[in-house]
Amino acid sequence: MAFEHPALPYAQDALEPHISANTLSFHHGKHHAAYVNNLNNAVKGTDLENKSLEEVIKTVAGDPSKAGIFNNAAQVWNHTFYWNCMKPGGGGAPSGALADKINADFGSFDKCVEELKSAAATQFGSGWAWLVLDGGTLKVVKTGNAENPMTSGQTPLLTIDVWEHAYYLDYQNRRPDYISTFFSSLVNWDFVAENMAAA
Ligand code: MN3
Repeated sequence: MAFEHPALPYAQDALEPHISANTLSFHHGKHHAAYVNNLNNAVKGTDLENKSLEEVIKTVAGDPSKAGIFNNAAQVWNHTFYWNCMKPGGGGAPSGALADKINADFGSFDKCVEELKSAAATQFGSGWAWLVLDGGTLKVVKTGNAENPMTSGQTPLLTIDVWEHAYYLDYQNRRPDYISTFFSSLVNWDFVAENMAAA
């Protein structure tokens, strides 16, 4: 069964003016779609074809001969996760168990966001910044290119895509403005809380 390209969880123009329909038409409609297409072509007729996306990622991680499969599989997963990390009218602060856990592990919500912003801003070149659960503790990590913290045994709770294609049409070289807007107006803390509850 082929891997699918999931629809966006909101309309293509729903994140405007922060992320334009134009950006999402390329980012979701072209980039994400291409990763799905490339993955399906790469696993066709192999024993990876019937595994889950997570199983494919964990199976081929670290195998240089399967780097193409890893990169496309992880980018499919990372993007589907990223779309859900945003919502129209997002931003603000979490509440409940997630807020308590952030306060316990970072000292404050502001400190947590500060670490996330710093990781996203300082990832050199293409990659991702993440909030993860690592052995029961919340941590901020960053990864290059398609890398995903799940291959290090960490559970992703939140991500922000800092590949230039995520922001260049709307923010050009101003990655910090995109990151700042992500946290002020887009981030979906309910999704993060669900991921923590399911971990
Ligand atoms: Mn991307």
